[in-house]
Amino acid sequence: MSEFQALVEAIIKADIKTATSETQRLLDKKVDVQEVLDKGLIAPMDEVGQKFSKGQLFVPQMLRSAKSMQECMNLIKPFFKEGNISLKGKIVIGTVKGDLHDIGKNLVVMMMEGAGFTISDLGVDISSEIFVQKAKDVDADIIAMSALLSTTMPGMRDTIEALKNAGIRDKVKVMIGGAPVSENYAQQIGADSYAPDAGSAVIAAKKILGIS
Ligand code: B1M
Repeated sequence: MSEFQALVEAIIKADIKTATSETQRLLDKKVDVQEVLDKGLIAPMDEVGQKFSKGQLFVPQMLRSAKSMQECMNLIKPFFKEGNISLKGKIVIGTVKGDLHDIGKNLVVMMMEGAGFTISDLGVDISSEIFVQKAKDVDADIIAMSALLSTTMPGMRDTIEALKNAGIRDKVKVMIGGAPVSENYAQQIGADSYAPDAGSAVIAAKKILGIS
């Protein structure tokens, strides 16, 4: 049995107590932190994301798994600062201007964090100017935008225009999602990627950054 099996199962079953005690046990044993992250936390969250995308898991279960993973990430976070483990890329995320819906966006954040991305979560009602400024500040790889209202979707196009005006469109990939958004809309506005759900968002982010 793999050293990470108990942790993997705990994340999938959303058993926070076992997940955190297993993470601590592995850290105490001085198991390589990158391996704890990759094999013990990211791998089961990938599985949870795939099951969610296929409709085999529902929002509450996914939220509980994501919460378990986040608690374990809190134990691992101090090692990030020491530069012991590598993260996958920097993502600035938010819900577009005029839109206050954030449940789906928060799920995307949790899955992205679980996958090892560094996330700057701007929250809700975010203007194109703020997206662009934050992307500059943190040298972002991706701007990820969520919209739940058909009336706020144009904020996504505005942000892409603002990136062009700021001269950094070629440096920052853009991904979009949310119930009224579609692949077709992504193409129309010149976004790099669209994802229909939080599990697919991780796969899409890895794809546009060329990460396996
Ligand atoms: Co509002 N609301 N709401 N609402 N609300 C909807 C979206 C609506 C479809 C309800 C309806 O009429 N049937 C409708 C929008 C219609 C439209 O424009 N197409 C609507 C409306 C009209 C409104 C108000 C205008 C109502 C009013 O005041 N008259 C108002 C607007 C406020 C505003 O934003 N300015 C409003 C307010 C609210 C609440 C504040 C009460 C609350 C939001 C609370 C919150 O988010 N903190 C709310 C809620 C809860 C909903 C419903 C019921 C649920 C949305 C939700 O959280 N779904 C929604 C109806 C519905 O969907 N059944 C509705 C669960 C969530 C997990 O799914 O957000 O789709 P979702 O996220 C998914 C994917 O879309 C995707 O991944 C997620 C997980 O799989 N995804 C991404 C999301 N972002 C992504 C980004 C990505 C990739 C994937 O990459 C960047």
